[in-house]
Parts: sequence; structure tokens; C-alpha cells
Amino acid sequence: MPLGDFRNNHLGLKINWRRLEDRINALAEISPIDGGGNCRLALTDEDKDGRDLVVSWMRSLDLEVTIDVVGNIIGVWNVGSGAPVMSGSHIDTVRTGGRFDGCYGVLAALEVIESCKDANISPPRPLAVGIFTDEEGSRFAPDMLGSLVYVGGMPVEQALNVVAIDGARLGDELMRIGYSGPAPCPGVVPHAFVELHIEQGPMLEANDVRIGAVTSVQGISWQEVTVIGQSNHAGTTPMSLRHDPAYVAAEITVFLRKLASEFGGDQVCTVGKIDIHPNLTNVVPAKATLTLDVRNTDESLLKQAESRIAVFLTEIAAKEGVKITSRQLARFEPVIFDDEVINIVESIAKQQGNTVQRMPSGAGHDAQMLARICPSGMIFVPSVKGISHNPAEFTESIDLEAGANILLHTMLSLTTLDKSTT
Ligand code: HGY
Ligand code: MN
Ligand code: MN
Repeated sequence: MPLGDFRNNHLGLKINWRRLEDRINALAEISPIDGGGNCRLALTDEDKDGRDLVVSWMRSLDLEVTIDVVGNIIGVWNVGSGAPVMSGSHIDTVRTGGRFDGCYGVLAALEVIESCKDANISPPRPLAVGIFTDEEGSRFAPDMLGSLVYVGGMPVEQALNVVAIDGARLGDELMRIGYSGPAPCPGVVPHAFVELHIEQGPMLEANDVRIGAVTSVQGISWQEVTVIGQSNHAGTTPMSLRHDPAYVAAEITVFLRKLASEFGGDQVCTVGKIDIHPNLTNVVPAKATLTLDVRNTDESLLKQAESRIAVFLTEIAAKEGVKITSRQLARFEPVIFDDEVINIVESIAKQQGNTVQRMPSGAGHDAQMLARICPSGMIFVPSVKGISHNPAEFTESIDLEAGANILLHTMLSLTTLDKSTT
């Protein structure tokens, strides 16, 4: 596979790891939580502070910074000509996030540009860094919301009217933090897109491999299930007369676990959020609201899982005399990345002396949205003990540095990616 001509002239180019490490640590200083992680839910003041810091670094590199109508931030180094090669990720976090999830990819992409500038080389195409709004989807569903709107997968108005788990409206929060921008969505179509990210799972560590050349992202189905029962006195109400949403929520949680075990393979099911009302010791609850996160690499199996869940909800509603409604929060089919981009990642990883394997992504990523509009791919580095969405999330410096050097050469190689011949 011929690597980009341009890249071949700069094989020795490396990123400045100390500078990248300093920026990762500086961003992690914004809204730190116990255990070394961060809480910067999308469009909160903490997210704004993180955005302001990274935008200041973009401006110090003289990038052309644009903010779009859903707060996506795109910094472009305007060299060469034509559509940019873009990298990037997110800097919003889950409530108990680690310091690398998303942030590593954004800051490594910034480091790629700064390393090229330090070396006085100018690629034949512009290089761009994207910070996509609300990748986590924890506050405003769905996840990858910003990049979904960026590629035209969700109408802007619909996105602006999304209501958060705390009742805020997305458009209002964008205005409040000063990131409701003028740039339109869909945004500029990149020549190619590549995202560097921690694996957030156990596979690379288990296989003692340093780099993942990511082939795909599994399908994602999120739904919010509301169970309406009858609140009653915890002491006087006989068990046979109860319509108890908390009990039903527990049964749904157990059903999902059993479904995942029955399907086996890549099937995963999670009930991550349960709200009980009125949430008091001596009251049989009136209502339970829970979220179902169901994923599989195989779309037909994911559909089967969704159908089995729908049947179970109907049956248990009848059995327990409760009313159950369900609202889809996210639904993305599995995404396959571009073959040539995967080949480039894999060959550069090998050329730079790393062990590398091809693998799917269990987590959703902005790259799965960019794959709708341009050749896209991802680079993974290992997560220690496979832990993520947890302040204990950690990746060794030697792996972080290796990943960033692969990103550097992958982006340079993509500047001469020619898909016209395929
Ligand atoms: O949900 C996900 O997989 C990602 O962390 N947003
Ligand atoms: Mn992420
Ligand atoms: Mn995440």
C-alpha cells in the first residue's frame, strides 16, 4: 500500500511528548474529581472552561477557529489547498470521567499541527482539529450529538431543542456558555478523518498489543423506560395489592443481564440510570425511570435484543399492573471504517515498531459520524485494566506518545490519500 508521497519525506518527524503531556494535565486541572478524573458534562460551566482553554491553544497556533450552530469547535491550519485532513474528538466527560477519554485525541491532534509547524513543514492540505459537542450524551442524549449534527445526521433545530436530564434546553445552554456559533451544519466535508482514542476496554492489554487499528464501531441502542405504578404505604399495603415500579425496574435490569448472557458474543446491556419517585423509605414508589444501553457489533442481533426487550416490557406491565412507556434516546447501526485508512494506521504503527491489531470499538466515537461523509478511521491505545468512564482510567505515557506519533504520520499520509482510483 503506497504511503502518501508527502509523508515519505518526513518519516523521522515526531511529536513533542512533554508538551502533549503538559496539555493533557492542564486540561485535567479543569473540574477535577477525586481519583484523578474529571466531571465536565456537556455545555456546563466546566465544559465551557475546558473549551476556552483548548481554544486558547488553537489560537496560539494561529489556527482559524470556527464555532458552529451546535457548538462544535473546528481549528484549521490553512496550509496547502483543498479539503482538510481532520482529526479530533471531544472534551466533555461523563460525571465520573477519566482525563484521557476524548481529551487525548483532541490534544494529540493539536500537537500534530504544532510539531509540523516546529519542523517548518507544510502539508499539501490543511490540517484541522475538531472538538465535537456532547460526545458523551450523558447530559443531552444521544451521544455523539455534535458530530451527528456536523455530518447532517440530525437537524440543527432538533438538536437545539434536546432537553437535558436536568431539564436544560441544549440551545439555551449553548447561548449561556457563549458557544452558539455562526458556522452552519452540516460542516465542511474533510478529505479524510482519523481519531486517536484510548480503547476503554481490556482487549489490547489482554493481548499485550500497543496499538489498535480500529475496523468498526458496534451498534448502539439507548432507550428511556418509564414505569408508572401506584404509590402506597410501605407498611399497610399487602404485597398482592402492589403495583411497584421499583420492583419492575429491578426485573428489567435482571432481564437485560440474562439477555446479554443468553446472546453471548459481543452483546452488552447496561441499566446505568434509575430514578425512583418519590424515592422515600416508607413509600411504595409511584414511578421509575430507567435507561437501557444495549449494543452489539451485529445489527440483526441488536434488533433481536430490542424485540426481546419490547416483549418483556409488555409482559411485565400486564403482570404487575403498571404502565410502561419507552422513548428512544439513541440508535446507531454498526459502522465500518475505510479500508485504506485502516491499512495506513496499521502499516504506520508497524513501521514505527509497535505491535498492532485490528479490532472493533465497543464505545461510540465521533469518527463513526464522520465516516458518513469521508474516509475515516481510528487509532486505539491500551487502557490499563480496561477501565474507563471511571476516574481510575489510565494509559501509560509510552503508549500515549506512540499513539500520537502514529496520528502524526497517519494525518500526513492522508493528505495524499487518493480515493479517486478506488
Ligand atoms: O457511549 C459511548 O460509547 C461514548 O462514550 N459516548
Ligand atoms: Mn470518548
Ligand atoms: Mn466516553
